[in-house]
Amino acid sequence: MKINKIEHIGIAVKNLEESIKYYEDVLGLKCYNIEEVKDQKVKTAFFLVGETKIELLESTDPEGAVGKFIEKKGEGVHHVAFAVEEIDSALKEAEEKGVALIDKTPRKGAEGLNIAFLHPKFTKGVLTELCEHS
Ligand code: CMX
Repeated sequence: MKINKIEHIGIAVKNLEESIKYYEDVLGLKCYNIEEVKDQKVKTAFFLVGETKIELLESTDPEGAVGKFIEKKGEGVHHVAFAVEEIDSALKEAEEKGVALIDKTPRKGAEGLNIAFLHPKFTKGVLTELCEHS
């Protein structure tokens, strides 16, 4: 597959508002978008750092992926998202090479991207997202 850059780093937080304050007041970044992704049971906040984004993720449901993650591991880095040129062929390649796909076909994520996750048990412990600009 052809990865162009790290599109974003997803960070699980307990409280979006408090966390935004840290990124803005201490790190001097500016939150440029807040968006709820209902099917993922999260509210997200975005910051741009060079070409890469930081995506803060607050759970809206304890049974969602981020809710369960925070319950087990607490706040912290939740996933790394890579921008790929052709997401369908990237997924096919990953599967052929033995990686379990969470999403067999891409779906719409925050900011209108086509996204798909690879299972962390097959990616050396890091939940990995592939994304493609539509
Ligand atoms: N990074 C690394 N490992 C993770 C993980 C993460 N983010 N989330 C879960 N795991 C591990 C758990 O620690 C657990 O490991 P052990 O079996 O060793 O304890 C294992 O995966 C299973 O975890 P679980 O708590 O039982 O949860 P599920 O199996 O129900 O779900 C996963 C795990 C990865 C399949 C699920 O979180 C998922 O589908 N994630 C993709 C979607 C997502 O994360 N959406 C939120 C962000 C959306 C967005 O950015 O818009």
